[in-house]
Amino acid sequence: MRAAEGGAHENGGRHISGSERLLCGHQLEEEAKELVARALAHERGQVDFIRITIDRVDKRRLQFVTALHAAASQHDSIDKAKAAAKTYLVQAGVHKGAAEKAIALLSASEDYPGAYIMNAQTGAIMNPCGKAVRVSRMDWKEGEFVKWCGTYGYRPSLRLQEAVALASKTAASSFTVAELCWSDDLRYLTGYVASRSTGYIRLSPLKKEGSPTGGRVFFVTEETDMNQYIHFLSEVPVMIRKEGKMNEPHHLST
Ligand code: PML
Repeated sequence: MRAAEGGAHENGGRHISGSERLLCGHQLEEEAKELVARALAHERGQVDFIRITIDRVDKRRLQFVTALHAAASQHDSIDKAKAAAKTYLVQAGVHKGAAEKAIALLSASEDYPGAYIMNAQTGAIMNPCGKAVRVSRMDWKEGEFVKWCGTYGYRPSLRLQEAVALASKTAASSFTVAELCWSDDLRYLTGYVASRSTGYIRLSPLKKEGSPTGGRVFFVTEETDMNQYIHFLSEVPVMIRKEGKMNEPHHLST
C-alpha cells in the first residue's frame, strides 16, 4: 500500500504512508482493510491517493532470511545520537565522509517516498533517474516477530515489525554495506543503523519532536549492479525468520 496527499506520488503527491505484506489468500481482505484504515488515519496528512497492489507470489521463489540481531543506543541529545550513528556506519564499512553526507541528507529530507542509494565510499547518490527505491515483498514468517521481540525485551509494534523486516531483507544483499534510517513521522524519534556486521542498532533521539524530516539511505559497494540490486529489493519475495543458519550475503539469483 502506498498513500499520498495532493495526488499520486508519480504526479507530485506528498508521500504519507506505505506498507508491505506477504500473506496467505484468506488474510487478504482483512489486511487490505487495515492498510486503508492506516493510510486514512496517518498523522502526516490527509491522503487523497491510496494504492493497494496485490500480486500472487510463486512460493518456489520465496527466499528465507534470518532477522538481524538487535541492540539499543540511547542518548541524551540528537547530536550524540547522530555521532553514534556515524561511528556504527564507519564500523560497518561506510566511509566517514559518506556517513556524514547521509546524516545531513536525512536531516533535510522530507516526503521522499523510498530510499536513497549511496556509494558507501564516495557518498555519491546512485538512484537511477533520481527515483526513490521501495523495498517490497517481504514479511515475517507467522509468529517469528513476537519471538524476536521476546529475545530483546521489546514491545511488539507494527512500526518495528516493518522496519526490521525491511532492514533484514536489505542487509541480506551482498551489495549492501549498511543502512541508515529514521522516521519522517512527526513524533517518532528513534531510528537505526543496520548491517550484517553490526546488526540492527536502534538509536534515539535522531531528531526533534515535530520535525517532518527523515528517510532511508542504503550504502552500497562500488561493484553494485543497480538493476540486480533494485530487482532484489523490490521484486524478490523474502520471508523473515528469527532463527536460522546465519545468512550468506544474497547473491541475487532470481
Ligand atoms: C519508520 O517508521 O518510518 C522507520 C522506523 C525506524 C525505527 C523503528 C524502531 O526501531 O523503532
